Amino acid sequence: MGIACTFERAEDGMPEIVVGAGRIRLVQGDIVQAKTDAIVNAANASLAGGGGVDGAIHRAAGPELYELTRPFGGCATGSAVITGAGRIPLPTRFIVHAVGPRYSTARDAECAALLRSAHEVSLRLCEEKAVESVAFPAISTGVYGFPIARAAPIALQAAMEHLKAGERSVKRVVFVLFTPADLQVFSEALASLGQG
Ligand code: AR6
Repeated sequence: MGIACTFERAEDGMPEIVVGAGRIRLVQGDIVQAKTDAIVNAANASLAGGGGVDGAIHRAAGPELYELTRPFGGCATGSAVITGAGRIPLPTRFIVHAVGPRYSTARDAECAALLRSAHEVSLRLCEEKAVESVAFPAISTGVYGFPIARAAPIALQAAMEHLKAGERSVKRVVFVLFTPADLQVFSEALASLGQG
């Protein structure tokens, strides 16, 4: 796939990839606890909140998060908007509300492109705010039904492409996977991209 990178293991044994001046790492847990400058939410096009990651982030950030998203009036699928983090404690200062596609096998290629662009726009918004570390959940792989083994390399590759360009404020991209099984899928995808 042609992106120069080194596969390593972090001190905690978790797989990590070094791309340019940046790192991509994987952890299992609740994204609200990520302690990164920015946290990405798997939102919907109305930005009106919901279940899954969206519910967890809104609960932690408090009702002011709705006030912060309301002026946008929604967000297109495959895109994202960035707001403050409400009551989520520092160092988290921003929430990126990314809208992934609802998966359908019949529209696989289109869904893949939309998932990729949701990640790309999220990372660009982080650059605009001089964010150094950002945490992503596995966007679209819950309620929206994107098969995680298909989504993982798309998400990881978007992050790798972003970091390899250099001169980036983003230096650390963390994928926070909710279950051990999801972490395993992302670990395998990262390992195979690292060999590419
Ligand atoms: N931290 C990290 N990952 C989580 C957490 C958490 N606290 N909670 C769930 N996940 P989903 P989608 C994982 O459904 O598929 C919402 O209602 C989960 O296991 O949250 O993009 C929105 O409002 C899965 O792997 O997001 C939209 O309407 C991943 O996060 C819709 O769901 C994504 O699952 C978006 O669906």
